[in-house]
Amino acid sequence: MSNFSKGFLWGGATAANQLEGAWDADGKGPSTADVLTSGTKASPRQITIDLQEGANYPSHEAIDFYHHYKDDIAMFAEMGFKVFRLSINWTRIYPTGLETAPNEKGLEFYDHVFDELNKYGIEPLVTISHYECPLGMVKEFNGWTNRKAIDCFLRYCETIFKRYKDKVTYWLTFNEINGLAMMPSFLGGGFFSPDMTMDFNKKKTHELDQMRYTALHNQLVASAKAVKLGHSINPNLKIGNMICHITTYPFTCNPNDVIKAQELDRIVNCLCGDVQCRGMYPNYAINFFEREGIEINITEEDKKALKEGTVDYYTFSYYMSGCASADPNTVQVGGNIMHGVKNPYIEESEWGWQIDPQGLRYTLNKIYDRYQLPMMVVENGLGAEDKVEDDGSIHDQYRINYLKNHIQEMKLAIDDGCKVWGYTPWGCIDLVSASTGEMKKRYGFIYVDKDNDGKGTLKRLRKDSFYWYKKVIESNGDNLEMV
Ligand code: BGP
Repeated sequence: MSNFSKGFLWGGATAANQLEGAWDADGKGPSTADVLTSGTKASPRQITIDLQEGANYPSHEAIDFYHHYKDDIAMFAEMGFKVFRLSINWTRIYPTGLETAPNEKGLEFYDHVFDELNKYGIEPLVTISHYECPLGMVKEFNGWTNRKAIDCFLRYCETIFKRYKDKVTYWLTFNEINGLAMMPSFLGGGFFSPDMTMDFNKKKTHELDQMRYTALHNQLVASAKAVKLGHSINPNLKIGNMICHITTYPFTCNPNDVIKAQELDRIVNCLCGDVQCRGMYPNYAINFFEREGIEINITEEDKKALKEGTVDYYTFSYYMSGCASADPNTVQVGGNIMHGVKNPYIEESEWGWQIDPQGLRYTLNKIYDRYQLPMMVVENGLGAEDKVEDDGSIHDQYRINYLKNHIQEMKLAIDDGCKVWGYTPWGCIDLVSASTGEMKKRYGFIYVDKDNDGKGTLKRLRKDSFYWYKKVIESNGDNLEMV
């Protein structure tokens, strides 16, 4: 007997700039993602506002979904996908973000994609902004640090809501909006930081903190206004938020560690969800801003907008958990955005992310207790290197194990009483890594022949996990074994 509801949305997740390529085709303008070079775990990606001869910009071709979408969607359908999470590339629609009229060619591309999905009965789940910002807005007014970004965003939202209101029901405003609560971001926040790298270890300064929380506030207001706008265009639209949930345990039961974990959890994981689900800043956030000397101009109009634009459902990415300790001498580990203290009870991936399936059950319960909103896990997965055998097969049992263990825990969370209505593991087809820009950090059920230097035929191959996931979907989550 399955714990997953009838109609549970099984699928996969992607983002335009990591997938589409065709970065300057058919009138598309450059975004922050298009000026980021590739990097590795050891050497961070570089921001080069003017493109450099000979440098590798992975978003420019990515896996060329722009020209392969029909075949790729056919493979998703073969696995039995009920939902496909993708993002719209803002600069296909508004090339600099500043225009007053949209680019028709860009709009047409997504018409084709949505029609193709519809052909197979796959629901699109659209992220409006996934880790990119039009470069035009960065150059003109330093991106999201300026309130002008809100109007640009709403113009873009109005265009896509009106155009796709009958093709797309499920929307998400900003991918991992709380990324800005963890660190400055050129990619999603669209503003310059002095060292122009994506090095997540860089020192924090008060000036940068001021910038990122200002940008975050502007995005929270923009998100709320977008929710209201979407509902006014079509009341049937379901619009959610998207949080990068870095579940944080106290390193020990020492009350100092417990307090430390609570403080971190509030700012990193809860602040944005609280604003987006409850419609106002929580007291701890206001006090935190005051204590840190961060001035956020929360106008009466902003307060009204936040109240009126609460989300219909809550979604999040879950890859790993971390620990918090009051002791500065504890051993640190890596992660997608945040670094934390190493947990001795769990394993790490090759890229140093701590693998914790039970943490997913804990997290679903924590979120549901807090908001009582329907939830969807819109990213989860293992970034790993794959080996292609001579016969073209790829035996990625490690990926199957990771996903299986997480699905099992999601089942238990549903047993606990959580309302979960969908699951879209990250990078269902191999794509460019957001943090390192690599291709060899693969998440997909579908292998794409391309290496870190951008070379390869782009040929698609089915991994063992492809056949496994097909069985999972067929059995609505009952059969998690490889048969
Ligand atoms: C999330 C992002 C995605 C994605 C994923 C995996 O934080 O929303 O865009 O890339 O992490 O991270 P990475 O690609 O760095 O392995």
